[in-house]
Amino acid sequence: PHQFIELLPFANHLLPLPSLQAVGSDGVRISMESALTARDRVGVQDFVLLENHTSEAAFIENLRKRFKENLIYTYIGSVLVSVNPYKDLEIYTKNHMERYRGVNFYEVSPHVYAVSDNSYRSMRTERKDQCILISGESGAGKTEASKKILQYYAVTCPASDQVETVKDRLLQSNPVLEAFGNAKTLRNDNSSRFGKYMDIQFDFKGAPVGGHILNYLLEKSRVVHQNHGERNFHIFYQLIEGGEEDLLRRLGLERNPQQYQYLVKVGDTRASLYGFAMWCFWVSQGNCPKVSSINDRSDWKVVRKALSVIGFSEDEVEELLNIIASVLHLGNIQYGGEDSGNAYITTDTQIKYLARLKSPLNLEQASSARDALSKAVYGRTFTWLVNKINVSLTYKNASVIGLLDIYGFEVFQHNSFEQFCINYCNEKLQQLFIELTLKSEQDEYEAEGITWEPVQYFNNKIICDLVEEKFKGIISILDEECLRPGDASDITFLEKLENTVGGHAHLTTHKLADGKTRKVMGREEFRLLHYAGEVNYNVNGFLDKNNDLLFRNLKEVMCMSDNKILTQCFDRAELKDSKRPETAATQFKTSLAKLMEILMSKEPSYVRCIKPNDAKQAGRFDDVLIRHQVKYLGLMENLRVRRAGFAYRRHYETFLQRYKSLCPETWPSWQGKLADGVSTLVKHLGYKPEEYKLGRSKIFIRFPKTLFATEDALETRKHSLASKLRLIQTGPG
Ligand code: AD9
Ligand code: MG
Repeated sequence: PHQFIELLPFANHLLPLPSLQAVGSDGVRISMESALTARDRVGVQDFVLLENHTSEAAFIENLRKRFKENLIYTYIGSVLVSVNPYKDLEIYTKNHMERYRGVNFYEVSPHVYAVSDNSYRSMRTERKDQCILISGESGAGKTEASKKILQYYAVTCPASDQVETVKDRLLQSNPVLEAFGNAKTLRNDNSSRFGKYMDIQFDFKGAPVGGHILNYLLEKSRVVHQNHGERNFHIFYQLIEGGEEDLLRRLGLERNPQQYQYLVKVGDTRASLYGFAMWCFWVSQGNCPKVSSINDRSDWKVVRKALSVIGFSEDEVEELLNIIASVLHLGNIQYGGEDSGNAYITTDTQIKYLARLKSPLNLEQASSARDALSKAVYGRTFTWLVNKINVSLTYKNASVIGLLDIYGFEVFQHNSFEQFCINYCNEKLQQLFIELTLKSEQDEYEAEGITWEPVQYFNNKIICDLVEEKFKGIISILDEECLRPGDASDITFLEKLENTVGGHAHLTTHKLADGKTRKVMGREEFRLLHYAGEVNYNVNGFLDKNNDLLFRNLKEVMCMSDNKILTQCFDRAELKDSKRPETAATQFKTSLAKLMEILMSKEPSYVRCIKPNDAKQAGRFDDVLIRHQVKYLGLMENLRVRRAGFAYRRHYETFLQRYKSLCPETWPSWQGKLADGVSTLVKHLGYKPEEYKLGRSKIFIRFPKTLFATEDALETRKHSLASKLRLIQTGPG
């Protein structure tokens, strides 16, 4: 009857005592014999309890055992490690939610609901804002985890009518933002192409009353170009596949993604022989408008409904979709070359505004002006969308739980400016994790007056500095080249990198490679040795993407548009402002710095997501891939830190309450100071001085086995009491 079995942490030790406790996945305590045999099968639920805790092999074996039993969650202390099952597990039902509500972390099997509940209770009882940081590489399950957390709050928190609306809007913001901000990549069929930090606000009764979303750097370049086997943002396909006949007619769209250059992108649409050959190649390969795991038509219905729930009027939806359609039309504009070298529009589309382009451009300039416009229109519309959702959620000054779900570390065959930004962001998050996990541990020992041995770990600050340091960081060098008039190009940027940071241990280029480096490097590449591994970045397009400029007259035309959303996106004030806008990388750097501040001001919880294989398949546990993630997520170091000090800590009160029955002096209650009570109790239990330390408000226990033995004693006592009771009830003989 028990689908799988979890051993309670205290119970999960080697002494095969019949008094140990165990709990099935359905929350029912079960006999210890079956639980002990099960332990070999399902591993330990907290890595801290691993016998051989320094062995990476043992760590991975434990993950594997649990994964095979569909136990995708395991703790390292209070950090949740999650392995993407790539299949629907029956562990997110309302029943499951109820089981985790108000229950202590260690009394139930590990779950993302336990983390959610723990943060919620800390926020309520300690009145401290919380945040849950979800990290892991692309496709590891971050977005799914963040959705589960949000659902947990929506279902389990107290509610009123007004709150129902907020809850609905919070939940419905997901399908909308995913439609416009997610896309199929080679790593993930539903990859987040923007970073998202969401505050959920709770009133004094603990009901969700509002929210606020911050978005980070949308990968706009995807609008005009995708790598082979990838797609544009979901919304384009949803609209084409699912949009009603009438709607498509109004928008001038055909129900065929192949009609649109931006959806079957051929690189550049110049009608050169090379271009044509490429086009044949892509088309024959199919640039995957259809994905088996995605149903664009039904997703369209979900998105349409979500837009109404959030409070979009029919007119607004129409204007929004008009923009989406215009981007597709814009992409279909083709240019021809005049004898003078200037470009003219060969396609007769309804979009005339590009014809108003006054300055004469050559073919390439015209194409890139068109693409820049598409990117700007889409990017700004996305920001408008986020703002619109924020307005509908109303922001109140209340207690907050923040959820961070940002694009994961990614490495492709071809990595560009976008991957550079995404991976830089992951460096920053890793640094935060290092600082906060080590720091909080250290802080606790300090606050409690306990001495401990610090653990060595790789501090990736050196890589963050390499990217973001003023004057000599990569972003500074890139900005300098972007501002430099004259012959600045992607290649001069690369040369400048070589000259400025060439000697850096984490950066290599073709020129600097010493021959010993294994991977072949292109002449236009630089390689960063990230905390998560090596990535080669091709500098092609770095300057343009960083400049992110749009011709002034295109902006003017946008300001004059009839479309109300567009006029909000393109403000006239911007035209008057003669100051050069900040570059994309610098804006991103600034927004990340702000994000770090926000996160630092809150109490963090962590969900570390692991991707089990690259094939997006259920049941496949790829050792090499997983070992790599365990390594770069710093999980072994995390575990060592957790073990180096004290495996367990309990507030005096909690400890005394649980075990006081084991000592005649503390039973039934202790009258003096709590610390003295605990001291009396542990001496009676025979704790040796090296096994524990008494802090200011907590007892710290070094080895799990000490606590296990105490748990056993408690269980034995309960058993003997129970049998005595039976004896009394049935009478002797
Ligand atoms: V990215 O950095 O945005 O590219 P994520 O967000 O880490 O990435 P995501 O949550 O989108 O990955 O998960 C990828 C896919 O794995 C999902 O679309 C699901 O099909 C699958 N997945 C992830 N987590 C779970 C889960 N807990 N249960 C079932 C899951 N399937
Ligand atoms: Mg995601």
